[in-house]
Order: sequence, then structure tokens, then C-alpha cells
Amino acid sequence: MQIGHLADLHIGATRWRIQEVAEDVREALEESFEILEREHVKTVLISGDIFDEPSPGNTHVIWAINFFRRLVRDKEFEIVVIPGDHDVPGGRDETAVDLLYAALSDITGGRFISPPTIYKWNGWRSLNDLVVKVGGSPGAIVAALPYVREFRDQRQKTYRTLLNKLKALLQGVHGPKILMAHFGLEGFTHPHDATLQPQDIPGVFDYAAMGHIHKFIIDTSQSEAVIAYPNSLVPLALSETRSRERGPLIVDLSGDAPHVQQIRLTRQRVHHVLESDIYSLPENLRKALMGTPRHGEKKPIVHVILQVGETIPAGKKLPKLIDELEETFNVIIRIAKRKRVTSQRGAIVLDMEKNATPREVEIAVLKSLLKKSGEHADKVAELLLQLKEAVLNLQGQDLERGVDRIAEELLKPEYASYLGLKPDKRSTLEGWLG
Ligand SMILES: [Mn+2]
Repeated sequence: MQIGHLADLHIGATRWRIQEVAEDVREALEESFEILEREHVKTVLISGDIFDEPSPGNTHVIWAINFFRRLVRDKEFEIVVIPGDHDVPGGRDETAVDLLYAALSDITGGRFISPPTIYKWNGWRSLNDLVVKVGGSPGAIVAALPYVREFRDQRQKTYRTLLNKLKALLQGVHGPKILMAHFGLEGFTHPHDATLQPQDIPGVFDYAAMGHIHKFIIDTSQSEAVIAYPNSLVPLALSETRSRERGPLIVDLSGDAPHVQQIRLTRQRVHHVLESDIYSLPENLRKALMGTPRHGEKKPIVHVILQVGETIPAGKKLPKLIDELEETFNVIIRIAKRKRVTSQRGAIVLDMEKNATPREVEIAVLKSLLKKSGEHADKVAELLLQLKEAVLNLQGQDLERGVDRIAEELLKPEYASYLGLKPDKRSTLEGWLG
């Protein structure tokens, strides 16, 4: 038999104030179930973080109810869900997943199953409530562990206890056994995000349908169970934008060991991460977008790491420039972060703050190169600019005279000391050279 495995849907998620992210989640979920239907997979496990928040907003809840109702009633899917950390509120309120269950549990056709949340189970339910038989006959046994909102040490204990009890309960039971859980495992995520070790997953399970870590992971090396994380459906953090390994896992439980396959989503929005200063942004953007396949009409999202000068990070011109670039390139641009650089380019941004003229910008650049500020630095920069213009204007008859005059100015004691030259009575170029 084959089962589908999804996790970390995050319905209702927006990120970076970009509304399109929520649309991407819906579309990715729709495509996932199109794939599963096409592959004749009727049993689907969703391992937590169904919604992005415990109170996702009525619009998203209604969308989810309608979406899952259609799948269960019309397409006869059998869907098992558990709440993840994003679904479970503080305190003892019901989760939005409980709400889904309340709306969908008595629908006929397929089935919508969600185990009771742990605190209820602690209070008055039995362990058997966490165990579901799926896939008809012979089918498979699913032990579905909801996320428990407790401090990590306590959560560790709770899960260890539950896993031990489930192990005892399921030992000797025939047929494939699956664990559904939503937490991080050591070695696959940051140490502070890991609740248990992979070895804690009892070998009584053939497959651990995990959620929580937004990465595509299949591990067969550390437990007798095949441990799998399907990845989130869309990138939800800057660090997640690189991966395109997203889509439902299809797990074949017919053989001796589970065989896992990821069917990649084809309609994923393109994300670019681009480091640039403000002046090179149009050109860098053009290069980054060159030859990138566009999926349908989805505008790529460009995350810009903006190189800025030493003191002032932003520029008033920036929002206008971004508007223009979004229009020109048909993309969505966000400034992901500002990165301080000490280069000449960085200094430019410093002056953008004042809507600087190109000349003011050049002076700022020169001052940053001189590593000086104040009136003298202004004058030195001004003189250097004149020098540059004189050199550029090679046609001019009085080039030599012009350069001489500027050099003489620069060699005056007040500037010379500024340039790190020794002041000298000989304040002519010839005097210095001679
Ligand atoms: Mn998640």
C-alpha cells in the first residue's frame, strides 16, 4: 500500500508582508493533492503545522474546511492530521486543527481524522485514541502524536513516555506501523530545536512521518524506522529560499522496507537572494533574472541583502527605486537585510539619505576613501574632483595649468597634512617634485 506524507503546510502564512505567500501555500497544497490523486494515493498523513498560527483568521479556516471537505467528500481521501507547534495555542484552548476536525469528522466518502490533543488524553482519554488504522484492509497502523506545548525537558519526557507506551502497545501487532509526530530530531536541526534523538524513534515503527524541520530529509541510518521530513510547502524564511525540494512524499509500504519518493511541486514560485548595493541593484537584478524559468505568471520574489555604508543604512530614494524595479522586472522585491560594507559603494548609500546630487555622492565617496570628515575633507574631495574633471577633459588647452593649480592647492599645508603629506614651504608642484 502507498500513503502520502505532508507536513508544515502553514495555511494562512504571510511572510515579509508579502500576501502572495499565503496564495502560494494554497496553490502548493492544491498541487500536492492533485499529485496524490494522480498517483492513486488515497491515504494522506499531515504531520503538523497545518495552520501558521493557532488563530489563523476565519478566512483561512473557512478555506481549509472547504478544501479538506472537497477532498474527503468528493475525492474520498482518508486524511490524518496532527497539530504542530504553530497550531497549538498557549493555555488550554482548542487548536484550529480541532476546529477542522469538528467541521469534518462526520463527513462521509473518505475520512478526516485528528487525534485528541495530549492534555485531553492526559485527562480522560486512552492511548488507543492516538492509534488509527488506515488504508482499508490490510492497511497500516498509524500512531499520531500531537505536538505538546510544554517546556522542552518536560516535552522530551512526555514524548519518551508516549513512545515507550506505544512501542509496548504495538509490539506484536501485524502490518506496517507508522509514527506521526511533530518535533525536531538531533542532527537534523539546530541543537536547541531538537526534542529527541533519532534513536528515540522505536524500531517497532517502519516509518516515522515527521514534521517541524523545514527540510527534505530521509534518514535510514539511525533508527530501524525510516525517518522522513517532507519540507514545508513554500519557503517561509530566508534560509529556506534555496531549497526547491518541496512536494508530497509517497511512501510504499508493500516491500520489506518502506520506499519513499518525493514528487516535486512544479508550480513553485522562484525566490532569488541577491546581495547588492543600491547603485548596482538594477544591473544585478537583470543578471539574476536572466534565463530564470518563470512558472506560470508568478512573479519571482527577490530578497535583497543591501550593502550599505558605515553610518546611515537607508536611503529615501530606496522605496521609489524598488517600486520602479518591481514594475520594470515584474518581480516582488524586499530588502531582506542590510549589510554594512566599508567599500566605496557602501559610502554611496550614505548620501542617498539626503537625495544627494551625483556630485555630492562623489564627494562622499572620496571622503570615505580619505577616511576623513569635516570641512577640509570636503575641500580636498572637491579639489580631487576638479582634478578628475580636468584629466577627463583632455581636449582642454589649459589641462596642464589646471592640474598644476589643483595640485598646488592640495599641497598647501592645510590640505597636505590632511593627505598625510609633510607640510612644506615649497607649495608648488615643482617644489615638491624638485
Ligand atoms: Mn513548521
